[in-house]
Amino acid sequence: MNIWIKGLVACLAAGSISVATAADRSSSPEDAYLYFISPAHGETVPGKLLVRFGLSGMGIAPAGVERGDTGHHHLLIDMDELPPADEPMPASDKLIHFGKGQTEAWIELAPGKHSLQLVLGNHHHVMHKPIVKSQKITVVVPQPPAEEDQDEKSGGLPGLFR
Ligand SMILES: [Cu+2]
Repeated sequence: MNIWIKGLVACLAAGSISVATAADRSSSPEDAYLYFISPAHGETVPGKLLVRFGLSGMGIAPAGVERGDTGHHHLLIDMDELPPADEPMPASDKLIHFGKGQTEAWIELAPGKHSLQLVLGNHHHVMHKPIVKSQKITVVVPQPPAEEDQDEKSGGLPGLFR
C-alpha cells in the first residue's frame, strides 16, 4: 500500500475514534444553566404556544460555529431521559434543534400533560461537559371544549335557521 494512502487511512481511523468518544464535548462553566423564560412550570398553556429559552453564564452560537463557552438550544418534549452525552443529539419531533441560534420557538402540543426541558449542544450538537440544561418543567394543554357534542344535542337542522 502506498505510504500516503496508509497515512490517510490512519487519519480517518483516528478521526472516527475521536467522534465516538467524549473528545467532541466542549467544556462549560460550572455555573452555566438553561431555564424557561416562558412557559412557567405547571402552567396551563394553549396547544400552540411560544416557548422562550433562557441561558445564563454562556453565549449562543449557531450550529457549526466553534467558539468557547457557546452552544445552541435543544428542546426536549416528553423525553424521560437525556440522550447519550458523548454523541450528537439525534433530531426528532421530541428533540428539536435550534441550530440557527434561536432563543424562542412556537411549538404545538396535543391536549394533556407534557414535559419540556432545554439542553445546550455545541457546534457538533454534542452536550457540554458538564451538561448545560434546564429543569424539566410540566405544562398542561386543556382538552378542547366539546362543541360538536352540543351541536348534536341541539339538533342539526334547526341550527340552520337560527
Ligand atoms: Cu443541535
